[in-house]
Amino acid sequence: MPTAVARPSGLVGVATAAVAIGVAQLAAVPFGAQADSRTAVGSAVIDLTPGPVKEWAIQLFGTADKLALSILVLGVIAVIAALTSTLETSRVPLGSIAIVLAGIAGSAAVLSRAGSAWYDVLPTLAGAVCGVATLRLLVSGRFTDASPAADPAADAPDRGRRLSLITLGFLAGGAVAGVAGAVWTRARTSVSGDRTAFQLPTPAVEAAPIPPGVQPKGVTLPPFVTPNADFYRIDTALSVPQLSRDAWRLRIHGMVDREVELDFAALDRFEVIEKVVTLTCVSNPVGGDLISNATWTGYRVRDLLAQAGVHADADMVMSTSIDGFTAGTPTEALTDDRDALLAVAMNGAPLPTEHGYPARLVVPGLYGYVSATKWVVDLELTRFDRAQAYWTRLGWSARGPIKTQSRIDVPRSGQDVRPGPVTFGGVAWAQNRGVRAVEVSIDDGEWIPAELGEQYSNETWRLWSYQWDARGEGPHEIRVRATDGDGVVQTADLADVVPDGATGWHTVAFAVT
Ligand SMILES: Nc1nc2c(c(=O)[nH]1)N[C@H]1C(S)=C(S)[C@@H](COP(=O)(O)O)O[C@H]1N2
Ligand SMILES: [Mo]
Repeated sequence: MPTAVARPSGLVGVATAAVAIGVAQLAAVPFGAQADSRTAVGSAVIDLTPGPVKEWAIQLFGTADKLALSILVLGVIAVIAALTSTLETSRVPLGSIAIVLAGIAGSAAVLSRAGSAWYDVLPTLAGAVCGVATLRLLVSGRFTDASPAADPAADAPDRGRRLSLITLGFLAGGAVAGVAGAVWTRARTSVSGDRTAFQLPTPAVEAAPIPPGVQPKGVTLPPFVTPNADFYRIDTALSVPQLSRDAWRLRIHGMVDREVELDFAALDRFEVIEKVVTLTCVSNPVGGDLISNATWTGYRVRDLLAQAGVHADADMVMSTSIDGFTAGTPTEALTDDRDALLAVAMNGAPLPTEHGYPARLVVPGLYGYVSATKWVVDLELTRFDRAQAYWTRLGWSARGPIKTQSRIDVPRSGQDVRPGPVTFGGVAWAQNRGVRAVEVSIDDGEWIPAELGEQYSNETWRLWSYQWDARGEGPHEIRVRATDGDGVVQTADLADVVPDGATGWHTVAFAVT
């Protein structure tokens, strides 16, 4: 008489998914990062997510947005796997069908990535096959039926426990294979050795030395130059592209007299320059920290473009990264005397991989989404009325000049301040126009000029401080506004980060106690 097999538990589905993903990850090792379907699915999710939802994720998770997405994707897979596996029966194998569909979706995601080939789907398909096999095995009743091999004295609860243990075994095996595969792929494709071996070119035009006066005294503010490890990071790359100097090529084409392709060695014939430039993200909310400042070393984009001969009516340069991200920059911003850079070094070190190794664009005065392409491999001369870049397609403005903004770093929101003299401070920026003045207002009082750190250049932020005699126990509020180099006062109008950057005065509530 056949044993009545109970419906499989959700745990069986989770174990099955773990095996499928684990096998896929491990099998992807010899193929390379582009065959990793877990990353491909995550990247596809990023690309298919509507602009406002992406924006919400950046606001909520900031630089941890990619970790949050990875956890979300694995969580969703686990829930689907748990639900569908409980519906797996021998007549209607819903769980198996779900795995096959997931395998097809994973393969499609792999094929949609820049630089993948048809055979890169093989690890994903192998994972799906192993997943189906695992599910069929776990629901076959082999571990719950009383068999001659099993202890005839064993009762049903014992057999149930045996199935749970075996299921947990598959779950653990899948997890170990998955982590091993991911770590191994990373080690195999890593360019960290290539990066440390890079002998930086010596600048022919050095950046002006940074005077100590840029940093206000008596208050702990962010350092004028942001250390590489603390530099904000925003991009759509779920796994950081690993592009060696040897593999790197920069193609310049489109509306040009002659197409040019540069390899890394070809950069040697261009003059090396060094500049201090503050990068800012359009997604930075009022008071936010998606802004940092670094010394960049590299080559003038103008010199590179001159090799190709830019047509007069090409008003946009569409730059593309190795992973398919695009930015549309006014040609003028790349050819005028602001000296936009193809940067290869950041604060005296090769670009960190997360910041674009081996080469990226740095354009003073423009938000990153329209200018700062990391891992850049392609510059196409085109026109704003013909082409749209990544974020513009999602509803952001085609052009992204940086707006005048200021931020209070001290006091922090909710901070307690003792009565008596105290120094507050923060940063202000209006790249390309410079910051002429910063004013603060306490408890809606009159605007009082803050002390300014020395101005380094129009292309960098400016630090400020303000000495206050704290008195009046209880809650207080401080507000800040900047005036740019043209004499224009930062607007009080509140604007959202979409479509072209937030505005409004940063206000911080604190208390004197
Ligand atoms: N390849 C690539 N480059 C990119 C992006 C991206 O998603 N992919 N994001 C841009 C955005 S929106 C910003 S604000 C800057 C951030 O540069 P950082 O991460 O070095 O601070 O990079 C720009 N360059
Ligand atoms: Mo950005």
